Amino acid sequence: MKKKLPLVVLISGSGSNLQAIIDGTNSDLPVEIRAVISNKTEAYGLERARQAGIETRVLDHTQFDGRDSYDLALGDIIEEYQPGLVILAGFMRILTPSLVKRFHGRMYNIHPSLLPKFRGLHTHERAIEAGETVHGASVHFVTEELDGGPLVMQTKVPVMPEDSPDTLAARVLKREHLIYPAAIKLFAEGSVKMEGDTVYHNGRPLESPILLETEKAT
Ligand code: NHR
Ligand code: GAR
Repeated sequence: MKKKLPLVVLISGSGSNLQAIIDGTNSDLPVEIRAVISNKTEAYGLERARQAGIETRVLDHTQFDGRDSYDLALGDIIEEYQPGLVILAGFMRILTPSLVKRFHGRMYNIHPSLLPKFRGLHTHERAIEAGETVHGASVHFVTEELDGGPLVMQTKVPVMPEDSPDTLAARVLKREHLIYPAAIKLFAEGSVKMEGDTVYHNGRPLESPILLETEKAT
């Protein structure tokens, strides 16, 4: 059997993307989740991790003086587990440049928009307000630039005239659960990597993000 890629997953909330990764490990995703770390004690994702027998850690940012000391402690905890890839899965704290540098080329984020559109928060509301007819989610390597790191994979969904931010978010989230495990799998197999600030796919620079096949939206 091939060696599994060790992961550390960072969460702040519900952890449905974490769940999709956990479910993937029970089928064809060659990873081992060594720890789930939350900045919030009450994050439901911690419960999901416990249910799956995964070690959990809470690092409460309100107990720290500032971002530098928080991120120093966070980096040290992450390193205890020696992950090959660190996964931001609904982690809601902006990370300092020094933390990001520590894990350069080894940290993924999933963001609920078709980047470079709608960086930052409240993406679904902003997409509706902008009159977009197509929206989606992106998996990217994390760099110092917030939601600006090189893209790996995207998925698109239609925006319906009657959508509220919540109904649109739910449609996007379902697709996130497909692209996040798929993008992690490519990294785990060694077919996707980042060197410098360039993403390579099967040895060639990736010019535009891999698009996950769109089936009929549900
Ligand atoms: N850090 C760096 N350096 N680069 C990225 O690309 C990052 C990152 C940290 C998190 C996730 C991101 C998203 O996908 C992410 C990408 C939080 C905020 C934010 O404003 C923005 C973007 C993302 C995550 N957070 C507030 C803060 O002051 C707190 C908001 C809250 O607690 O609700 O950190 O969208
Ligand atoms: C997901 O939609 C994710 O893309 C988004 O938060 C949700 C987390 O859901 N991430 C961000 O907005 C990061 N700032 P989950 O906890 O159920 O995986």
